[in-house]
Amino acid sequence: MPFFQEPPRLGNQLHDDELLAEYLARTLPPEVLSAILPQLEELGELGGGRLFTLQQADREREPTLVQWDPWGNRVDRIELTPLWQEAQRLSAEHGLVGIAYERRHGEHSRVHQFVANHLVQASLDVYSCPLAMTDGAARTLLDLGNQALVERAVPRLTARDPAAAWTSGQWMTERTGGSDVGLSEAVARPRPDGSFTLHGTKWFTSATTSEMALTLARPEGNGPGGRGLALFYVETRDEAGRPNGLVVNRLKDKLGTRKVPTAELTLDGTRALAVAGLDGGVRNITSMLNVTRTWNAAAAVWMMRRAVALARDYARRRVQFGDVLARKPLHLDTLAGVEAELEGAFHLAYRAIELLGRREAGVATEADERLLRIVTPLAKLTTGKQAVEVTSEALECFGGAGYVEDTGLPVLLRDAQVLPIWEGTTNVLSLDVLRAIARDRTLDALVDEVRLLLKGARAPALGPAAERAATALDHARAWLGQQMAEPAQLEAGARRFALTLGRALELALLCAHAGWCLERLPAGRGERAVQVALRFARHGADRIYPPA
Ligand code: MFK
Repeated sequence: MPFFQEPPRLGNQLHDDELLAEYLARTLPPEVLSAILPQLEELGELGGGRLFTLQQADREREPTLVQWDPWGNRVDRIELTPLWQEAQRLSAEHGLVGIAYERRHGEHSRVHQFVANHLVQASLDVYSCPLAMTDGAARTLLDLGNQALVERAVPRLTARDPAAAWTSGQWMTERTGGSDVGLSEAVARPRPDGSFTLHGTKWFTSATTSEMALTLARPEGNGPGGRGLALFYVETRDEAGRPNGLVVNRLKDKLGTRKVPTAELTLDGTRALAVAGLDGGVRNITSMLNVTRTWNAAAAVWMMRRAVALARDYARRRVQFGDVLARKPLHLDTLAGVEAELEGAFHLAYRAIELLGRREAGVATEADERLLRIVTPLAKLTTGKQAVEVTSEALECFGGAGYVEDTGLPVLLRDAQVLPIWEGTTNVLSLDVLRAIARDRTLDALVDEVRLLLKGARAPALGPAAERAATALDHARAWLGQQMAEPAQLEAGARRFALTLGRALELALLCAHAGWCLERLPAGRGERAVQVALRFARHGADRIYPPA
């Protein structure tokens, strides 16, 4: 009988995740946990079962753009694959956006929402993209307080009924640049009824199947830059289903996220409403950016988790050189390394999520607010880089199979590669960290947070890891102090500085979590989290080059 290798398998995505179980026990009050557990069980089963199977069957399908109907009418309809159609229904029914706005569990509602997503999204081929923008649009409309638009759109963006639910796009990027958004060329012309028509090209519009979008354009006569732009609300089709002055030029041919119908659009008389005045568009869209950046960090975690879960399972099935890989010290050491990075990323992303939940429940202190401002870009930029590294390493754990398309493995790396790019590149986010420090005293809040976390990690076993987190943070602060008078040096080192802050916070969070596990879990069960923190500490937190 010739040999055939068993493929990796997944179980219930809630049951086989020790970190998630520890985190939920540590973070959520028991009554909240028992209220949400049935839903998490169901989603965990779907994520590792039916949706995973559907994802594999859907592997070669991609969305298609139908530009004309049989009678010559321009329709510009994008047809989604069966997996995404299923994702649309499931997301509404399970409230994958709605949970955050129903707020049944107060400040814990964001944790509930993101854990629900964590259990299924890795099987939904980046359906998280439209959900992130939908969430960001709801948050932005509420923050900006345009009551008419809130009443029209927010109930639809957060609906549980799939037939009533909308998703939203976020159309920012133009040919002039995805980072320097203030260069945008689209113009807004006023109409007598107070609405506007938009004219221009949007170069990357992700998930173009959405019913609405928030976008930027420059009202005629306005000055240059981000201040001269205004934020507009657009519904993509009229009551008869015809495109609202929109032409889909083409779908983008991307490295990954190929289920996401990213399109290039021409706006030619698109009817639009101003959301909040006729300028300050960049500032007004930052609520959206901060929510989508939080989703980006959460997505980095669920993508890493999927890659590591498959690699771990495979290690128990694959025999090489006389034993399963799971009993080979070097392979185990490799898996331990990716697990440590995944867990550091998890804690950082969920710290941003917890703080967002506190703000939305109205219980955030001033220190929480400052911390949220800096933790959001740190979480996005740090976890995005980790996701590429971890998915790459996880593919290598499969040898050649990890490089072969019909295993479904290479897509993990290609999809992860978008995470450091979209929603602000690592460099743009690093500069945002400097802006947050310069304007809002956020570094003090971060230092206080790390001190508090390390107080919760006093167990002697954690000493070396806690020490590394504190030293890296001290080094970053000292470096910042030295560079203040040297703007070019400051900018050149901004990424290393930001990554050091992000990793120091990850390590402090790992230590605090391990401290809790040692104290609160039955004897022996806390050791796992301690080993993770120590391993992460060995990878190091400090990315700043020594002074020349
Ligand atoms: C499918 C895959 C395809 C590949 C990827 C394609 C991506 C397609 C999807 C997308 O297009 S995602 C969108 C990606 N784009 C971004 O995320 C924008 C990245 N650029 C930035 O974030 C820049 O930092 C920014 C545009 C904000 C800089 O613009 P400006 O005009 O130089 O803004 P400025 O003057 O620094 O800030 C304007 C105001 O916003 C200031 O407040 P004030 O008006 O009160 O002074 C800032 O403090 C505030 N602000 C900026 N960033 C903020 C913020 N406030 C809170 N949080 C922030 N993050």
